[in-house]
Amino acid sequence: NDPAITPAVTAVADDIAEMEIRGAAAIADAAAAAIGEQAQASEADTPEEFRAEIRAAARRLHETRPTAVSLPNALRYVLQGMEGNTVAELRDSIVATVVEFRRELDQAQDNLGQIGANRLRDGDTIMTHCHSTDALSCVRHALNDGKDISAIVKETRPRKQGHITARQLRDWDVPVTLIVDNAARRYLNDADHVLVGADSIAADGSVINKIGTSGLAVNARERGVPIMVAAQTLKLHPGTMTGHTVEIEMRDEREVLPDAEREAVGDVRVENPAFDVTPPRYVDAIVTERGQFPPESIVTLMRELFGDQQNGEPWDE
Ligand code: RUB
Repeated sequence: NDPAITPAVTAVADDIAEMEIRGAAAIADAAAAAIGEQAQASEADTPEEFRAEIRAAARRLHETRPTAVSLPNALRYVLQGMEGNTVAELRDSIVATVVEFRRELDQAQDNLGQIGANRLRDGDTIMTHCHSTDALSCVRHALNDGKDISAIVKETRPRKQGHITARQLRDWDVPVTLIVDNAARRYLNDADHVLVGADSIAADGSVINKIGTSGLAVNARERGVPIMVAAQTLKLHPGTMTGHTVEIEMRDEREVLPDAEREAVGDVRVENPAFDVTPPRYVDAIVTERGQFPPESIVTLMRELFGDQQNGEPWDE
């Protein structure tokens, strides 16, 4: 018998896969909450059965999208907090760990926002790509500190997450100029910072973020505009310390070429990578809740946080 996964877990997994829930921090938060729901709804009779259900739920959530390491990091955190000898004890430990995880995530985002805000001066213009809650936390803190900030917001094809960023910034009364991605180089002349988030940070300081980030960073460097990456330590990818590369998600071609436009274009191959890798030499600072780092020194923080790599994942059977 396969362990029972609750409909709540399946629904969250589908929402992550379909990008109803998206962005590395939101994905981590939702996945942790879903494990909590699994624990609460479980009808397992034995501790073994309960553990098997939690592992199955974690696997189901894990297999949704491959690039944001915040997802496995969140699942690892929650499953490692599972302890006890009875179903009730196991359940309580999971529920308490989920609450703690979600609180820490919010706190980390808030702390990094304060640190990142210090890089922004009154009157600065930022250029954004995609929608990152860690990056926006830096803007929110700068605004709270009384600074005037303006934004040039890249649309971010094909899913146009730039619209979410634009809406959020407008709600904070930030003047926003929305541009197509191809206009970025032209408008870099008007920008004081490029400010983006990350889905994963590798041990060599490479930044894995929404497709187009690397081209933006190269152009920004050429124009002399500093590139700031806002990424709480949940985005640090432990596997890269032992030489693993980060898998880049390839998404459905219909995001690029919808069925209605397909006939006019004809029989062409469409590729739709969701993320790319920005080499560390194009990044000026990685802002975390533990301080800001030049990308080349992020490995020191990773060693401190992750220590020696353990074998296997807590959701493996
Ligand atoms: C989202 C994206 C964001 C990071 C960071 O991609 O690339 O920049 O996830 O976001 P997608 P946050 O829309 O494909 O999920 O700072 O909110 O974690």
